[in-house]
Amino acid sequence: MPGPTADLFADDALQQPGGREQIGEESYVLRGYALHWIERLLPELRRVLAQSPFRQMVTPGGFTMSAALSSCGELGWTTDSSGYRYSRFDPRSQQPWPTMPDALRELAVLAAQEAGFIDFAPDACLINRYVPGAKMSLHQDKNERRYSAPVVSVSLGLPAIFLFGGHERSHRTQRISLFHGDVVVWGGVDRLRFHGVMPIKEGVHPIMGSQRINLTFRTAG
Ligand code: MD3
Ligand code: FE
Repeated sequence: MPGPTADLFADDALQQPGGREQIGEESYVLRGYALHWIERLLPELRRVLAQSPFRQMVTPGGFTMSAALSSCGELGWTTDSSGYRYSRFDPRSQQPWPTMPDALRELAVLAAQEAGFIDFAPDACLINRYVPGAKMSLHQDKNERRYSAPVVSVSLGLPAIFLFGGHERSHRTQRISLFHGDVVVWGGVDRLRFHGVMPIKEGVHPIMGSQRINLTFRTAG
């Protein structure tokens, strides 16, 4: 029998007062935290995506990612045959990325505060779109210049099973279900943990339709 702490971290998150679930030493799920923001958030997201539409990118290894990507903010993340990087320009339009809408930035900053990160100043928001079957393989996020800032993610639409691993690819992974409106904050010692997303199951979300959109806010520059 493993001890009580091992048990809690093995499968489920640790319920905390204030509706936070702790999923790592410095990582929290804020269930439904974005639900009150959806009506402000969706029109802003539509404006961003009209300017920089979703596109499927190719990894340096030559694989086309199943999730389609866009970005807003000063920096956006891109990948092509020459590597992964942040750039000030959308390679599709060769114009700056759309500015980060205030409502999105505010949501990310307040969520980071809920998790104890008081001075979060995101300069990049990556936008991932998953249709059923799309996934994200286990990886680390290492293209940001510093790892001291947290990453804040907002899940919209179809549910996902998030995989949260350790500091080595071979370490066991926790599975965490993420639903429409959930916000997750990762920071500190958890910032470089491997993570991924299982293939999204078929379904239709009443507001978002047959897709999952994930926003991740970072300090990249
Ligand atoms: C945990 N996105 O864009 S949430 C990514 O749901 C990415 O679209 C997934 O992994 C998604 O890179 C997972 C975001 C996430 C981002 C960075 C992390 C989780 C993280 C860094 C460390 C630990
Ligand atoms: Fe990632």
